[in-house]
Amino acid sequence: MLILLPMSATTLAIQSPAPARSAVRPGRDSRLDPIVQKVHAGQRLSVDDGLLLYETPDIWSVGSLAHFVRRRMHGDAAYYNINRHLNYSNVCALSCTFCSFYRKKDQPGAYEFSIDRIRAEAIKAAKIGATEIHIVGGLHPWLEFEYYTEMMRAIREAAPKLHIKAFTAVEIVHLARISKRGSLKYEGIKSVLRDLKEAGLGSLPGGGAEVFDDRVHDEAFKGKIRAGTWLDVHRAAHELGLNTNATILYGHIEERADRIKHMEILRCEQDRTLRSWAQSQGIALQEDDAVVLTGPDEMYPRQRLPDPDSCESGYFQTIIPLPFIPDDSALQHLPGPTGLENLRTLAIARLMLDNLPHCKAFWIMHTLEMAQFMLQNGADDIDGTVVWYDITKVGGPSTHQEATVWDLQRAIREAGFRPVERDTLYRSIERDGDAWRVAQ
Ligand code: V47
Repeated sequence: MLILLPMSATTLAIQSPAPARSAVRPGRDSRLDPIVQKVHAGQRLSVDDGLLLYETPDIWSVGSLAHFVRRRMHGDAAYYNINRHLNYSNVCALSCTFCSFYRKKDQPGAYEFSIDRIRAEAIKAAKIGATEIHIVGGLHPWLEFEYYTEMMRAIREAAPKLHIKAFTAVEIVHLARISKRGSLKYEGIKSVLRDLKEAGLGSLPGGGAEVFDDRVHDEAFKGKIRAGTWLDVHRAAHELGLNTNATILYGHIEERADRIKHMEILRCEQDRTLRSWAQSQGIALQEDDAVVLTGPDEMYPRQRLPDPDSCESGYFQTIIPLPFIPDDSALQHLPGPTGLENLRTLAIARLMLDNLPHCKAFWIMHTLEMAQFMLQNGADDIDGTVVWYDITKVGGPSTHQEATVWDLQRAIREAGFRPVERDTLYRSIERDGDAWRVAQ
């Protein structure tokens, strides 16, 4: 409906011609109808569907559809956690063009934490009631493998309840190399993960996936592991019963089609993992080629995912779309993605990755305001309290980037959802001040 408002002659005189209404808010795009039908029926979207979701000017329908899926999976719950990030060293053998975090050994600002410092940080985190410590660093040329296992043991001994989510896939491959187990050999990677798990590692974060494409790899992060090796690390972790997350770092030199390909690769890997777990449990799958979790509840019951307490198999828990933040990187001449592109990419990730249970809007990179809006466009999680974050900085040079529990809950409530504190494995938390336990 078009509403005409009276305007004074002077207002009319100084205004430039009003843009056509369709340029501001486009109408419904009927080309999306078959996609809407598939989503409602719990059917998988194709790569072409993904490309159309990018191409359509009707971003409102894209967001609404992602919201529909997210509500069907999680109802009115929206997750956050009380966590701390710890970046043990920024010294890195690689020089990825998108990264502003790394330093070379003798460069000003290069650092590495002692085990005592890491232990102290873990104790501090546990004291304020954090449930998770998220640890990543650069590929340090001289630290030995024992440093990493000692780090795990020190945290586990000092703060036994704190879940350790640590090391991106490229760090695991680096550890296989320095411990001379054959960095690209599957068994070498798996034995590193086994040692780390035995020392206290609880899960792997989703970082370092960037974009699964060889051209983008060679132009933006040459020297880093390629898609196949990143997936091998996560597969080995899943086989050891460790859950992991997955990211996509977009909005730099990749094309939108590369992002859809990335999502498709992740979806195939999750299918493979869930199918082999289902087979081991004697669970019959309805289809041979897809494990879709986002369909109507009666068709896709929740027991289609391994129980995190059982350690039978791990899986990808959440997709985290990371918008490229250009500041201080070698690609800082690029503008980075816009707010609408961020919204659309998150919504499409929710729709395409039908076999990942969660979709996270990492507020540190999107801002809390935008993450709040993303809750209404496909996200069910905004991550945690964080406090110190070194890898990217939005809105100033400080690494102090903190949201209080009050901030997170307020953002969630205002977006129309019920805040649920979760642990790293998405189990609900019952809390009494700094004391907490996993809800039964
Ligand atoms: O691996 C680096 C990316 C990742 C930039 O698993 C950049 O729960 C944008 O993976 N602009 C680290 N992104 C962050 C990450 C993460 C964050 C929160 C939660 C979880 C989880 C994982 O950030 C890196 C890299 O892919 N990154 N530089 C940049 N300039």
